[in-house]
Amino acid sequence: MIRRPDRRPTVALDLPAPPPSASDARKLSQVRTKSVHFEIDVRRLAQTLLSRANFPSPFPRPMLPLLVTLLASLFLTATAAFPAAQPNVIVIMADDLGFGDLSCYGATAFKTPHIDQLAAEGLRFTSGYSTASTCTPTRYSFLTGSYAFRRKGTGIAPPNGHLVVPPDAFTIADLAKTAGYRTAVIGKWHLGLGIEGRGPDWNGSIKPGPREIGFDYNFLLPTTNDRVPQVYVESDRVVGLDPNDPLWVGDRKPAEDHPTGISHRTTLKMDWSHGHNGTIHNGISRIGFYTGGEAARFRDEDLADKWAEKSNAWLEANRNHPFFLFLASHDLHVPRIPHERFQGVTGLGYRADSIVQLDWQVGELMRTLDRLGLTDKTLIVFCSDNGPVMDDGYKDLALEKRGQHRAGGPYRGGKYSVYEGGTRTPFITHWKGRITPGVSDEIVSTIDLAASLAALTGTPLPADACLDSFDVSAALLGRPGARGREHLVQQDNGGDGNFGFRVGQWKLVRYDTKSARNLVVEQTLATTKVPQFQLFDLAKDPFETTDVLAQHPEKGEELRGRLAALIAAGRSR
Ligand SMILES: [Ca+2]
Repeated sequence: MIRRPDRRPTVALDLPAPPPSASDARKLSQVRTKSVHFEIDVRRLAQTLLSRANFPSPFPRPMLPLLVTLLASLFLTATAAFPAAQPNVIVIMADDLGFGDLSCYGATAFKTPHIDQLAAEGLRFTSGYSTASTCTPTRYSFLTGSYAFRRKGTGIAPPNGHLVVPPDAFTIADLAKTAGYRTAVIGKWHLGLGIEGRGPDWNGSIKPGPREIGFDYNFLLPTTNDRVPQVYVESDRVVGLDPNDPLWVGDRKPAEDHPTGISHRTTLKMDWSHGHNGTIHNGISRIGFYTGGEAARFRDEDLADKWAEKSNAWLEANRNHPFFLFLASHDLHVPRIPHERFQGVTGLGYRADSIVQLDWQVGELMRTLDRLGLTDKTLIVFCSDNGPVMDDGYKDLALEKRGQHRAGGPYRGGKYSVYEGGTRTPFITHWKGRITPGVSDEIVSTIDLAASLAALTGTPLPADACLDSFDVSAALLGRPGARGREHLVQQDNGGDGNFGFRVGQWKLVRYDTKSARNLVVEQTLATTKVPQFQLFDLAKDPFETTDVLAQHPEKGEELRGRLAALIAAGRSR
């Protein structure tokens, strides 16, 4: 069933305290609408009172302006008692940022002052999660509000991959549009483009893409930067493409003498360690091959500046409308090539330098919001798409130069794993004047942002959409007594039957493959043999070192059964 949002106008009022639940929000939204109509009635009444010379009034005519003022004051007081907050929303999603990668989360080897400020003025979550431990499935789940494991083909998207979000899916962007927001995605996409079986038409109109699933505007790195091609896509076109130099993208070498990371390895400015040895651009070889489009190609060093430029421009242009911005930084995914001004700033290599660049980008965004007077009207959610990895295909010395820095903080495993470090990541909410600063231990996930935005805006979710998204808006805003999720499924790239299932302090780890990738972040990327099922008590053992399945067989059985039922049910909302 195709469900496109109605573009009904939205009344954006700047009023305090968001509602605690979706149903309450809807009711309050109705109240708000009535209040606005009441405001119009008051004004009409006032005009009538003042214009009718022979109006029979119990008050002397000189008192009428005072009466009108009093009525207006009463109206404003009454309206303020019915909270109907519709904040602008910006989701900043970092890439491969681990729980321990920010100074506000315990990093000491370098500082992230802007993100720290965000945390100090907002809410810092200790149990904030990405939904998966790789890029594409987390982004899919964030947009659709449904677990990626429920849909085949949602693993890491290849260079010519088609759009993995079905165009008829109801997305968080559709939701925002339904609520009257203007919507944009700027940054890394990596959800594929174009129709199934064909993929993107790089030299023509690239559809379907973000505009077909709810975004008014997009400026994208279409895949991820260790994959080809290095071009931007704005709306449905490659930016700056010369039609006389068409772009070709493929998974096979186009000619015998095509330079690659293998044939021209000694010329590379950053060597590869595994894979990533196809076409060379900017001195770096990538996954996949491409030719042409020379005028359209970007420099890796300039990505963060481009995201800042485009997001600032879009915010400026939409400053007077409710807006929803998905700002997807490429930092700190490989190849980690920060701008020259950030290269070497930490002494820990380009991985940490890229975190400082990410921090700069957050600072730029905050400065823009302050300049536009939008900071107290905007809910910012800062999160990551998955946990950390050191050597992810390039010899950038992330491992050798890390010193004592632990990217996963106190947690085990990283990107590609379903141990805590794979998905428990930095998660910060910020809304000046509306969120009381603090730290929250409530469980929240990127998949919950859809249902939570629905609640915040008083917009009903279709019953058959966002199948695993829960309204945790009260927890995101730190309201007293608010609860997050009761349970959470963690997945890897998907398709292999590997899951983490957290229920409160208990965590079931299920590896149908009986092997876990990136179990130890601080070593060369490897797979480790593990039992199919393990049980951990996160309250006593947050590092997941001691399997207590033998001591608590009934708890293990309970969680295995619940996980299996949740998967079989096709939905958890
Ligand atoms: Ca990622």
